Amino acid sequence: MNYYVLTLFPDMIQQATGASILRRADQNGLITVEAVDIRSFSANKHMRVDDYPYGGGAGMVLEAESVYRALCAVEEKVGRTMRVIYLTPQGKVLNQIMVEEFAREESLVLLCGHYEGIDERVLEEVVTDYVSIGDYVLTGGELGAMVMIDAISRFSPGVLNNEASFQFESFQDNLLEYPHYTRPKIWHDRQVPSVLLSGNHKKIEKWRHQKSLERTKNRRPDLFRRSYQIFCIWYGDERIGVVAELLIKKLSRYGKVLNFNRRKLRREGGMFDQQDLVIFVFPGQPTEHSLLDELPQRLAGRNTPFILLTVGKRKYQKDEEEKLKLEKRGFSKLAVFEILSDLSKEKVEIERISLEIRKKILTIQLDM
Ligand code: 6GU
Repeated sequence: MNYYVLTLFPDMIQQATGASILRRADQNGLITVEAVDIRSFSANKHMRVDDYPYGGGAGMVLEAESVYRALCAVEEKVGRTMRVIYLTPQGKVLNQIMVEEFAREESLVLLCGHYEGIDERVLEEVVTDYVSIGDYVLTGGELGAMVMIDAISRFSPGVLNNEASFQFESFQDNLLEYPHYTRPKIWHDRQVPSVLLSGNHKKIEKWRHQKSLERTKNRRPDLFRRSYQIFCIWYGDERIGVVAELLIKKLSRYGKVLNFNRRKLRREGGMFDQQDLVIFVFPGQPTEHSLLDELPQRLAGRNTPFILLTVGKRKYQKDEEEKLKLEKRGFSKLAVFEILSDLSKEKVEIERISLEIRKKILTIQLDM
């Protein structure tokens, strides 16, 4: 990712890549951060960039032309237009979904305001996104830009040395992280929970999930109410199973994959509730035993949201029929997606679909 930060305080931005992970990412050329000094684009011989507000009032306003020239210089250099993000307390409060969406861009312009603000006209002309980093007021947008650079860069390939680590963190399931421990085994009379010393990975994973749930319930009840247990139910050939496995990994650390080719699972079915989310992964082309033609007896939801994902182009558009069948069983439709079966692109497709699914989940969470 290449960041271009338009600012009156370029020194502040240099600090973003001054230490730790982002310094290494910068040195390895995985990200670039360029601070563009708005002042050097002043149209004024004294290098002034601010002026008094029309209509009176306290403070100064950053004039339109300097900001505009600074942006034009960047776009000319990069050779194309980019998203221009204005950091302001009036923006949409940054969340992980937005972070991941910005991370899909090749380069970004981050515009930092100061004084009382920037002349509205240049904002109207160039800004594509208004972003705030929380409901409090800062002296300028630089810290917001640095927060964005930090959060977005975690998604640039190679920035985190542990490839698996980023997809398993706090917000993936709307759950907070479980507690961590390292040596010694006893510190100030406090023991490390014995399950962690047991070597039983299944038990450990279960304990961590439990702790995450408890912790979220206690510390962030607002998040807890919006958390989902995700299930992927698939049937069809092995490739569909691969899609289901890859997808659940993207969506949830604690998600479960149910293979409905297995008669035993089909017979057992499953009862789901409102805090569950079920993703049905089906072949686009009907196979001999279509799950939808014969839904297992004991498969039911209680107002459970579901997503239908087909692998391969859908031969027949049976959306309505499928929806009705599932609704009769207590599932309520959230979305339908299609993965085209070009194997080489499967990973990219899953990346895209998982983000789409999370956006969909967010829409029901915001309704709660
Ligand atoms: Cl991004 N900028 C400023 N100036 N204040 C803020 C902010 C950003 N986010 C919260 N407060």
